[in-house]
Amino acid sequence: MTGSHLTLWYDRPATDWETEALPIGNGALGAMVFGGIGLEQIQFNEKTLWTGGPGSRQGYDFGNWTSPRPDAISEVRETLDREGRMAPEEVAARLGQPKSGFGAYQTFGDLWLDLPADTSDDYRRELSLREAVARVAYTSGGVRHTREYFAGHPGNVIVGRISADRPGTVEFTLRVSSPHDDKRISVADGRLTMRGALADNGMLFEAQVQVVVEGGTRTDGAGRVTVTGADSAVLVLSAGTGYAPVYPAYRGEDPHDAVTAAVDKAVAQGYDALRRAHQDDYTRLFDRVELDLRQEAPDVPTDRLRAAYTGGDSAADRALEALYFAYGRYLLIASSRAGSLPANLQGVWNDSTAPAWSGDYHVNINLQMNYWPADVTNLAETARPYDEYVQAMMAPGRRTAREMFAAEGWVVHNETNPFGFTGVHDWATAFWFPEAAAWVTQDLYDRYRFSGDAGYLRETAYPVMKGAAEFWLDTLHADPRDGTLVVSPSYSPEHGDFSAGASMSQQIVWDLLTNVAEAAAVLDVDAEFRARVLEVLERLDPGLRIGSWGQLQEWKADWDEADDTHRHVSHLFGLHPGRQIAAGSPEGEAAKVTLAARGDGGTGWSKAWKINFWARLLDGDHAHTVLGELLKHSTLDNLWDTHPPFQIDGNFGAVAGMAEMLVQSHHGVIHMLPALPSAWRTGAVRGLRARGDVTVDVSWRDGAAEKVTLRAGRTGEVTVRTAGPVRGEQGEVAVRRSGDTVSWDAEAGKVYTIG
Ligand code: FUC
Repeated sequence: MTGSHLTLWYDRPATDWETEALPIGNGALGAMVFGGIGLEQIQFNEKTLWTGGPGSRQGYDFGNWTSPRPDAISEVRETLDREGRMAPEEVAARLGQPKSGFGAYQTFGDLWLDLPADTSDDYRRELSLREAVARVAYTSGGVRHTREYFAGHPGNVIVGRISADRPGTVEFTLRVSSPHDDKRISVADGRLTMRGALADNGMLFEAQVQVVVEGGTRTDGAGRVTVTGADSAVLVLSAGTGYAPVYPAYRGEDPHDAVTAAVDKAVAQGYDALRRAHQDDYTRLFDRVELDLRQEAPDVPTDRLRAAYTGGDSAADRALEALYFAYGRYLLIASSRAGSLPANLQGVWNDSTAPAWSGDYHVNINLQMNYWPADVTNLAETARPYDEYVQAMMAPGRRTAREMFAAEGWVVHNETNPFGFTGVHDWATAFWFPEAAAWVTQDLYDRYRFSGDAGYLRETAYPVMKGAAEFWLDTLHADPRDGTLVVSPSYSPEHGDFSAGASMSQQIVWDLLTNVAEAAAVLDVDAEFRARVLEVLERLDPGLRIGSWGQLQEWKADWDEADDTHRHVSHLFGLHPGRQIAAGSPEGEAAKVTLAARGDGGTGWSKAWKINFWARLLDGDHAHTVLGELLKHSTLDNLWDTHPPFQIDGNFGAVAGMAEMLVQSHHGVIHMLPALPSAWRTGAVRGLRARGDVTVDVSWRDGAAEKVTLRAGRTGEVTVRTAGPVRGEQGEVAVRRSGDTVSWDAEAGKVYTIG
């Protein structure tokens, strides 16, 4: 079977939000479905509902220093020049400041349905990844009760339908609750409205849920709507806030009119039309890719499928892997659509007023990892919120660059929020990371490399890249020891001491400057700027030292310890997501030594990154081993990644890693099945994307490619690692051979096959 059963299912209601409830979402709105029998809970979110920022009771400074420290950075630099290293606490004491008004992502509230039944037979709760629909079904008193829920991107509503196979038996009372004070709940004509302003920052929030009944009666009560004797009922929810992604105030309109209009419109459309619009919208994205690992899902609930997983050879193990792959793509579609903020540490789902790490945007790995699967798994549209978020960071980031560094360009540090927090705080091991701005622009340049869309490069990617590069042209420091240009102060994320020129810092800057010089050449702009960038690249320490035990050094000095299993392996940035280190090169071999020493453990995202690293090192079996570790030890019953706690980056990073095992193109050459593990003996994948606007289908048997189909999105040279021959629609294509690759001039819209 070919993975048609892409469904998570369970034989009992969820009692725990984090590990059991099932997520639906449309980017802006998210909900977690519990599927209770006597009491249904649907916790919901709207992605912009944040405390903190301008107007916060704590005061808000964007992380910029509240009083000038004109010499602080150069003093740290001088100390590092003299002494080589500084303890993070010492640097934080000089360059940090307490966080104020950073805020946190908030739960919006919960819908509750009080239902008559409290016993049931044949219970089933499921999430269909093909439909993006959550369902609950059970039999009680001889009646089969069903509920289904989806979050439609068209119309921006969450919709539920409660039905039964005997007319007149649908009964419930709907209530809404929220932990936020300063709110009012009102009811009129079957519509519950919850409206208020967050106590911390005055941000307005409003949710409306309309109950529509077929047959029976609907009665408004105090803070509740009761349905009795109905054939079925539909719930339509929308929610919004007073947030706007605009510096410096970050406030827009009162959400009331938009929420009212969304609910009114959806109610007028009716359930069937909403369901169809949702299905069309979702299928257009989800169905672009299909992974066949010869999986066979045994007839057991997903929690048992996961518990039984060994990472071995069984078709059931393949079923979990294929499901996990599809789920990652589902989660990205559900948590990142145009018109809202990007997926945060928990995507769009959060049931708390104080989530771990504020449910924020960490940019020393996590936000970037969320978007690794976007292009390669053919979901480029889901990255729009990321692109817009990065663009929106420029204005506050320029001020931080100017005030803290007296530099041009823009900067952001270790983590940020929806209110342009581009400065620092004082948690010693995680406050300083000005390289983040450069890193977040990498994804935009890569998106151009995938699509080949020069308009996107010119309008969207290049301006943010150029701004990030200007910052480094002004900020790099000549190392007195050898004259190379280094980042100083520099800190390899959350590990070790401060120094000058840690490998990751250098690799990120190398990557940015390489990309921006390429982009300026493609666009034929900024000749002088480009010349300056190339000059600086010449003098830049590339951050690629091989150390005493054969490892790729994490720092400029050889401080690495062979028994250190720290979760960050930041110094392999150049291997992935960068492209500075190639498999098989001396640095690639050193990366292997480093990675073997760091081990296969770590937090969820750490394992996910390691899958990508091993795939880039062309070691499919090792990549698969780490995928197995992730599924066994960092995956919850609802298949969410756990750090712990739940953190969605691991879901996304692992999906990207699985794609990297099947197709790579970062060096400009399309490489099919570069890291195929022996456990994936025979299979097929359809619809992955390679750089150069090529869509790839490949099937394989006994570990070898059987048939490759490449669809060219645009006219231009395509290079593939293969012996060929390559066939076009008119027969064999004339190719240019070089080493183990062939190149030809592909035509837009044409299909080419190999094998
Ligand atoms: C980074 C990681 C932590 C955690 C946090 C949200 O700082 O080092 O492990 O994932 O982000």
